[in-house]
Amino acid sequence: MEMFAHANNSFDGLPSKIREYVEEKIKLCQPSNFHVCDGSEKENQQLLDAMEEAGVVRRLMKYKNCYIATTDPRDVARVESRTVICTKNMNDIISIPAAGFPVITDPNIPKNLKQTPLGNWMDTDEMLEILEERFDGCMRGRTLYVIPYMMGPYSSPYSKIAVELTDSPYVVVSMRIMTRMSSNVFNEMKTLDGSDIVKCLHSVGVPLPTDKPISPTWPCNPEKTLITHFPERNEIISFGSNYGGNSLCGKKCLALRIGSSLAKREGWLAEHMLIMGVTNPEGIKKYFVAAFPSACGKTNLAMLRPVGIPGYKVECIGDDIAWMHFDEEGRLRAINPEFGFFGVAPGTSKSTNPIALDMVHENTIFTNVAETSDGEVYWEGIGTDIDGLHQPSIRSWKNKRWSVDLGEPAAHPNSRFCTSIEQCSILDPEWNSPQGVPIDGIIFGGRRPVGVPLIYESFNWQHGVFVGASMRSEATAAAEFKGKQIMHDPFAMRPFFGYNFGSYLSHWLSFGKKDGLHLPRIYHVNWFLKDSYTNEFLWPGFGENIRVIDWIFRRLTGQASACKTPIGLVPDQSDSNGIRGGEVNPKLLEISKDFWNDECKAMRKYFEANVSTNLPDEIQSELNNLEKRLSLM
Ligand code: OXD
Ligand code: MN
Repeated sequence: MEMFAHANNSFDGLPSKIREYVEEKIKLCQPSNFHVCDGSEKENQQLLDAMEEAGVVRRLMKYKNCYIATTDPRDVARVESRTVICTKNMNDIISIPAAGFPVITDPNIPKNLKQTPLGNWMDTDEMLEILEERFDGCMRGRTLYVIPYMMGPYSSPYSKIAVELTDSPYVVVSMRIMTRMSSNVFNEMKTLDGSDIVKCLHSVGVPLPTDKPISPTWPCNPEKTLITHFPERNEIISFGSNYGGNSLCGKKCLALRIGSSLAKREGWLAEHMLIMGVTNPEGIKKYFVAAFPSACGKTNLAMLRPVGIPGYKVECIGDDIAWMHFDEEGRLRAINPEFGFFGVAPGTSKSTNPIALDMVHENTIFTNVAETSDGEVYWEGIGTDIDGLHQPSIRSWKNKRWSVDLGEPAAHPNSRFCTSIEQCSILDPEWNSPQGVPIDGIIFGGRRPVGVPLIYESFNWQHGVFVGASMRSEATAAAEFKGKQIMHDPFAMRPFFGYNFGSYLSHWLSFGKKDGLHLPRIYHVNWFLKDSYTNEFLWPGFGENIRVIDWIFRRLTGQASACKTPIGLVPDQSDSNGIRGGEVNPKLLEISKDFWNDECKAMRKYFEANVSTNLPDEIQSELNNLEKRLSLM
């Protein structure tokens, strides 16, 4: 499938270190052509037109420049079991689980790949040998695209420069939305040492012609998929999947996995966190970061429209990833390394996230959503009345005529919109600031139907790190897990750690021991408590979450009191400084001794099973102290 009629296949203008890399990979992958991307509008439109003609995307008639792609049903989410960090030394990346490593029975997963619940590891040389085989001739009949891109604002000292080689035009047009992609980046590269450029290689893994029963519009190779990272070489190599989290290497692979490893080495933090600016009714502004596991509402919180307390304003800087550095004055500052949103579509509606819904009606690439016969998008929870008078027919993500009676969703639960950040109407004025924004509070959260209160504040930095370490949440469709089991997801980073979780905790703790830092306070929220009898959510969530942010805000300005519980500080309901703006069901702030004793047991078991001797003493003693406080309750 030749996409590019006027390919720029000259090496001129490529910095020599990138030229060598590109030449080496062309030799290995044997594409029929190559194209060096410049990130221009013209190039983008040519690619979209060619993809439309080939049936890879369909134009959505109701909107301006919006397209829909539907995937092979086997390639719909991140594949954590095949995502690997490769180094020389295993302990740099994972701890040996108490129960030992599972035996790999799938012949397509390398047998020496070590899987753990906190990430997978394999020896660099062994993995490179396997990848060499997979990439040998893998781009035959396809064009190799060279994508120069930057993670973080241009001219920020905190940004990173990268190049991705891919044989997927879907990846090119998506990377143009999600990152700062431009040929100017090649000029920036000239000033860098070659080893400072992150090199990414991606292939859908289906050379042409193929006799495999493969979708021509979504080629992928699920059996052979491997998403690999080489922090010691600043390299990412991704094979077999075209799905965003696996193929858009700037996002999870670079900004989180390679990013966290760089952050450890260079003394900063790369986190799975949204960044939001909040202005209170008195006009005081504070910035927050918040970590929730995938598909738990980070995008909705980042674009919150306040309900319940007049006068608040929320502005968005990012919805998924924060890179944070302490500045010379000791303040933690955050930049968003991304340039777009790759948000979960289902559940996005006028009432849950009007900003996102408005934003996606132009220049958006949708993946695996459904389409109405009117040329509009459709997904579960979009809020349109499909039983109303006008009933357009709906084409599901599986490209079949859909009705509720089929008993399966019209849009895949992990379907996405991919939209530039510049289209967000509540963008913070500082969203592109090279220095980032000063962070006053860090918020952790998860989907916990029972036991975890709506909000609590940690006692201090070390306790806050323990709160992050002990996060758990219901599984969602963002990865390959089935059902709603409660999974440990420390710092919402479980699928994204680039190095050993024990050292990651020590890194976080180290900031608590440095003099002169203004450490943000750390909170934990849970919007998802349910009534055990009715199974209804106890908290309205969405816009009303401002009432919880308001409490945090007033804690930081010394205006709200709190009462001490064994797990942390919770709003004092009996005085007027409790959660403002309406009634709060007392069940939302209850702390049950039995629940938390069980939670401690689960944490102890998890740490013993998965972190063992790499667990910092401080975290162990925080757990002991929590148990002690509970025993006195
Ligand atoms: C995402 C994820 O796509 O976390 O952001 O899976
Ligand atoms: Mn995410």
